[in-house]
Amino acid sequence: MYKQKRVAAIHDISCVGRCSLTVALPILSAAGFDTSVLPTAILSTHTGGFEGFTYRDLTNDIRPISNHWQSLNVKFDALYSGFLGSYEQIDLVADFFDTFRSNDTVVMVDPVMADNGVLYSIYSPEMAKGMTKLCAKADIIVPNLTEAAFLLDEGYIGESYSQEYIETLLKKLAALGAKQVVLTGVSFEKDKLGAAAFNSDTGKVSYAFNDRIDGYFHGTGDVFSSTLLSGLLNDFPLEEAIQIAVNYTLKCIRLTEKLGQEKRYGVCFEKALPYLIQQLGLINE
Ligand code: PXL
Repeated sequence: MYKQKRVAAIHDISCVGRCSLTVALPILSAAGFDTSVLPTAILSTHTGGFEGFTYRDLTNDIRPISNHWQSLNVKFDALYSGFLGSYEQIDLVADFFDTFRSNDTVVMVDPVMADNGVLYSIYSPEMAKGMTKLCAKADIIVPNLTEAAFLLDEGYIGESYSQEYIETLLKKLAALGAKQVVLTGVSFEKDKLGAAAFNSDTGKVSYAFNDRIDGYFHGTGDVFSSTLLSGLLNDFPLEEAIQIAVNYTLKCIRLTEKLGQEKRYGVCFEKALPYLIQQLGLINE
């Protein structure tokens, strides 16, 4: 009998400006999953592009919510964390993983904290170090190049690097503890952008690229990770799931350009959901 998979998505709610839960929830739902949410903070907007946002830290709610779910014997097929609301949440989310993981649970950590060489405004370098602890508990981590540098306590490389650099980075990241590492924002050619993946079970590195659209698009890291998880939970191998995630993210960026949407509001992912569903093999046309 078909059993619908259930995901626990642990991210903030940015009330305006599509990112984190307002992206993860619709994508995972469209991909067929029962998606439960554990909000880490509530912000009036995300932190990248709007002045004067409000910030409510939900650190004190995480344990009671988790305890209640435990008392109900709620089960999850995947645990997926992103933007955390405080330093203490690193340990709280690590405990949450210990409580709710079983042999076949997929634990994905997107160590959301930085982009383009700089930390997001509410993140500290200590938080970045602490995030390595959470990455060690994951089956799969999804940093961008900036986050990778913070996790490894290295300088940010910028935009020019070799394939060898990327493959060494992937292996150093895997040494933090996760068996699978997906590095986003990788580019070896001016017009192409994508992701690199390392699977330490097979020792294989793979790449997925598509066209690069110039500019910075908010929330695309969350679109990518949520789509990647959707592919993996729909039983696509890592190599195919990264390509699906790259293609869908590009589709969302193209739509945003076409619709002339202000970039700080995030990407127009909604109208591309039918494309994603088709890529995931959930409908036949
Ligand atoms: O998309 C990453 C993200 C998530 N949550 C908040 C953010 C950002 C990026 O700026 O500000 C609150």
